[in-house]
Amino acid sequence: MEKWNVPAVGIMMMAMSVIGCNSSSRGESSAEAASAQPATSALLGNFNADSAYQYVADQVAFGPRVPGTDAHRACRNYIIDKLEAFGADSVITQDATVTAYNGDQLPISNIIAGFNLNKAKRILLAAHWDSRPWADMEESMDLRNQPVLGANDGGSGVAVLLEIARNLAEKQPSVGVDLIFFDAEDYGNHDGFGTNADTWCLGAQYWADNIVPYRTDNLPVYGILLDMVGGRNARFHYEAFSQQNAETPTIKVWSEAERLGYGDTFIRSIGGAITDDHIVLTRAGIPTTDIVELNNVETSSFPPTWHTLHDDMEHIDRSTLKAVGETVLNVVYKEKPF
Ligand code: AHN
Ligand code: ZN
Repeated sequence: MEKWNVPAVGIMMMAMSVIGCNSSSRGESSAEAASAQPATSALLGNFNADSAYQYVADQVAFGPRVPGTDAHRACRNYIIDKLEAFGADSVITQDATVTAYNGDQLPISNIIAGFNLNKAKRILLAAHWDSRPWADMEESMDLRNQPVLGANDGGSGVAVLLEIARNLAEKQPSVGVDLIFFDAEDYGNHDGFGTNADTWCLGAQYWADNIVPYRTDNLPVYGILLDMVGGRNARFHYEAFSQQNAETPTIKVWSEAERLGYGDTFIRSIGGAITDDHIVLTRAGIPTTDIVELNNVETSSFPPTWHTLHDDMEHIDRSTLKAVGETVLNVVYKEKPF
């Protein structure tokens, strides 16, 4: 494993424009008619939902992956070990210490895996791997300082990327693919939604200030971010910033989902606008779409377990992992070189 140990220089306070964190419902546009079953012959890759589910369970078994904890260190090593075992062409880490909004010093690691390193045209897939230190969406005040297990919020995106990594190592795509597992997405200030955007996504912000492994002239052509992609009955609407500023991957993902018969899961209307790692990536020059459950049928916002003590395996659904994993994997395998 090559490894970058990048000295800590503190996080740059990105002047991110204010984007509300709560999604707002703009009304459900109905999905396309009755969903067809995915036509097996048209499927590329072999995304195994049981494996993905197991990768969520493996992460959750460490406990909450809050930066600075033993569980966090163990999960960092788990992700690296998996990527190396699958046969990624390179696995590097970007290790640093960043300062959270409350002054906490966070030891962070962004983990980056590359596939098909000799290909000039590359695409980027990303997810955050940390879990939130406070369950501040709990009703009861005395539960709000407990850490979140993050099965969906953290675990699911990582799990889908790992199962994609297994596929990429087994069958090469025509383009290069890089996976970035960002740290410290979820250590942000929940108060005053919209005014604290720069307190979130600290790992991604650190990366944007210290970009590896690219030069400015060989960035991936686009990115796809996965966040909360394992919830039961999840619906993925367009995220507004993605739809505006990362139209190419947005259209590719939602069209491919529809083609595979997942049009009832990937809804082609805007569900809200959120601060997430894709904002940082897009600003860094990689237009990135966010596959995120931001217009839940019950909450009209994030899933009901979001930032609660119920973000656990009970609420993870293999069929959601499969819909997302197959869709992203098919987008990747269809991509043509320059
Ligand atoms: C905020 O809550 C600021 N943004 C949503 C991004 C997020 C948090 N994803 C998971 N946890
Ligand atoms: Zn979160």
